Amino acid sequence: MEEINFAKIEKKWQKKWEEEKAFEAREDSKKKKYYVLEQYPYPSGSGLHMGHAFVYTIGDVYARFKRMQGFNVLHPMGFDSFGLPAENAAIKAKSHPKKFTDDAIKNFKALMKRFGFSYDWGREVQSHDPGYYKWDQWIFLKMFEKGLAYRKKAPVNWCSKCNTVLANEQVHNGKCWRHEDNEVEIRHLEQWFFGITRYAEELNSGLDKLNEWPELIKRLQRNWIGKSYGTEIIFKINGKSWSIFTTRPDTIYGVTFMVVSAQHPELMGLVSDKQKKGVNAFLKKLRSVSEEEIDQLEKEGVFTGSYAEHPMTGEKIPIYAGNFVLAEYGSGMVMAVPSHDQRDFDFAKKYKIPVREVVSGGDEGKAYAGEGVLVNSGEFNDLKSSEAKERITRFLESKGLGKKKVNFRLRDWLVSRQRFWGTPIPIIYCEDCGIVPVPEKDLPVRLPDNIKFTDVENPLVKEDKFTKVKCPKCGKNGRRETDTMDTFVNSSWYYLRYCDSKNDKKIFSSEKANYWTPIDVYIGGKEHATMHDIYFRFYFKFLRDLGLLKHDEPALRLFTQGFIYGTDGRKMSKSYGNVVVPEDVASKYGADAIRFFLVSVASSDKDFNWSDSGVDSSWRFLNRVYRFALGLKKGDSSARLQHKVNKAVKEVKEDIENFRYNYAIIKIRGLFDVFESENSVGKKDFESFVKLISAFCPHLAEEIWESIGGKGLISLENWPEVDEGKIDNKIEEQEKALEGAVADIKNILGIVKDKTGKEPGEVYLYAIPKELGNYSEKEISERLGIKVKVYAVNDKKKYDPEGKAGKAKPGKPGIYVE
Ligand code: ANZ
Ligand code: ZN
Ligand code: ZN
Repeated sequence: MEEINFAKIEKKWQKKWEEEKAFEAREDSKKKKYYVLEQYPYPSGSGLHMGHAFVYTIGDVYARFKRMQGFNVLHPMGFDSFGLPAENAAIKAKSHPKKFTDDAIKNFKALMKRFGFSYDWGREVQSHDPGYYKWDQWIFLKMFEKGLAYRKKAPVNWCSKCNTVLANEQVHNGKCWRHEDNEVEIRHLEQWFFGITRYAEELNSGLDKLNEWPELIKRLQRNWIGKSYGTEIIFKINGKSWSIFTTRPDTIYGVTFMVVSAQHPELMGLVSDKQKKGVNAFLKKLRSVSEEEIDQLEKEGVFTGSYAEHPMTGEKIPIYAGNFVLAEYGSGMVMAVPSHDQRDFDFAKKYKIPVREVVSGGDEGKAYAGEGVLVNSGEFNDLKSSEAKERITRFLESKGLGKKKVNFRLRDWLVSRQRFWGTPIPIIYCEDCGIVPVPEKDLPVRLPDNIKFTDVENPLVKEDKFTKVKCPKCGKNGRRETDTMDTFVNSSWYYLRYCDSKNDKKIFSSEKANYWTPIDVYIGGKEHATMHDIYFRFYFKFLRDLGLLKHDEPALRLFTQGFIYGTDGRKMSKSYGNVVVPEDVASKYGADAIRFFLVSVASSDKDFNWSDSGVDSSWRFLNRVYRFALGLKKGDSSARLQHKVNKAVKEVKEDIENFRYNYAIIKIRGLFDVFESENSVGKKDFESFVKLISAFCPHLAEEIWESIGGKGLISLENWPEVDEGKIDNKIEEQEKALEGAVADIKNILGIVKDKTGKEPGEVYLYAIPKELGNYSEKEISERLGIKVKVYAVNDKKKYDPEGKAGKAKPGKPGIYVE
């Protein structure tokens, strides 16, 4: 038989879709909208990988499904095209990152088109396009105006391989998110921050309403935001007030020392002359550590020479500088209670500081962190912890020494980067005026095209044409900011620009954005839980507060896809030689077979291994379908076929709706087996089948649609309706009964053969009368390859030498073998 030329078919339909602008989305207030979005990719030089193909297939199946259901679907795509890899490639080649980026995008786009993803390319967004990043800068200015973009000196994370600072979110277990082998150092630098913490409360409480987000992602965000309820207590130190944050005010009588963070900017103010040498020596050998590492760390510190006054007892409490207190949490100082906090306990043992139990319930030799009844706590003795927390806080409040306090672990977002290939920060420094924002009319601040990349340092720093500007306020010589923004800034609002991507007057029209948002289903990776998935919520809320948006959350539903491993179960990687390149597979099997395979192996939120034989099997199935369609035996559908079609239509709809694509595929394959076993097929039933497969293998579906005389594009057809009247569950029961009987007989035949050593000659089956119709003599005989005779149990003329008919029960016929 002639090979089916999938490549030709696919090209043909891609061209048609493009010509007919089949997937162009238009605002239409009369139609119900549906916004399907996959995270836009970083166009890396190594091209589109299988993971990309997988995510886009998941999204595309959904978009096609919703479109056929009659929704006004927005399904856009673009490129998150700023970032380090292109810059590093440019440095190596002494070229410009724009060149690498544009080439990579071309490459990506060609492959995306080859997969037949139904994007509205007219709305494409590229982060490195000045027409896009202009609005990144505009948002920056708005944040600046509201005090949400600000500069401060802080201990910040520095990756020596990225040669730039990083946001907290980009440090994973003390390592750079891009360089898993590189420890992040802490440096004290002045940097730009976005005040995301101002939204901490809403980012946290908003999670409760995101019913269609994975629990895992919500849990990770909750932990990252880290809301905790406690008390702020003021300790007097050298005549000044220092507040500390504690979740355990009930343990206040157990405070035997204080610890200030070794990174605290005001640490030196606490150090007495006598202790200076010791403290400096301690600071010198101090290695910077990440928050995650603190628990495992050996707790160390040094006495500062200062004392705090205990707010209840007036005692003198020694203050230490320590390595386990975070400068950036609470106030950067803690009241240490060694009897009830293990870190404090370890520290106290090491430095021989007294330990005083104040909550009963613990054992000797370690801290008791639980709650209990207060002891050694003056007038608060005998109270339960919960009660004592309230009473002690109220008491402190009455003395002006404390109050209830909610704290968040979330830190402000460090957005400046000492790199070239990102959005320039629209700020000018003037000796007289200080920090001056670039006026809106001067946006965008463009990255220069003609620039030499010679070494790792950001070339903007030495580019006078870029840095030398007049101060917009006073006209004197100023200097332009040379840091650029974290690329996560670009991805925080691209989904809004899609709503109105060509607008050059405004960031977007609110009317359009309010029509399309929130995103109905957003598909992306789990790794973004505490990065992009928080940032884009923050941006959405900020833009809402500017009056541009009316909803509160950017995405109603989040779907996180699984990870594809190599055939050997390892991560796909050049070093393992197990990388599967989508382009190669597409050349061999065509795109439809890959799409079909990718969603048929497992539930799309689960990890799975690539399998060559799996794609091959998908490809063979599509071949079968196509040949079947070409030789379609038109006629009437049997009741059984009608039942099967309608049942599948109903179930596949639910499966797709709930992202159980793998189940949908099983049902589609099962239905096709039925088609093949029938003598003739009704037109409408086969059309329904082609529609079912069209979301998964759209090119083949279009081709078949055309060959069976379908009008227009199947991609724009209506999803098939279920005719409930055709669903006849008796047919299903019959099939189950027959399956059961075949299995039982097989079993018995095996036993008889073993016992007698002879091939049995004939089988007799006795069914209760109303089930007689379930057991077709012909079918059972054919399936087993042996003559089977079927009787009703009450048949007077039956052959039943051993009285097996009397053993028959509903659903369990009697069986006799001779
Ligand atoms: C006294 C105390 C006694 C504490 C006790 C705990 C147990 P979360 O839940 O994370 O908010 N803490 C406060 N600021 C800190 C900082 N900058 N670096 C490290 N630790 C800090 O935890 C709050 C608790 O963490 C606070 O309550 C404080 O220790 C510590 F039996 O105060 B606690
Ligand atoms: Zn790095
Ligand atoms: Zn000025």
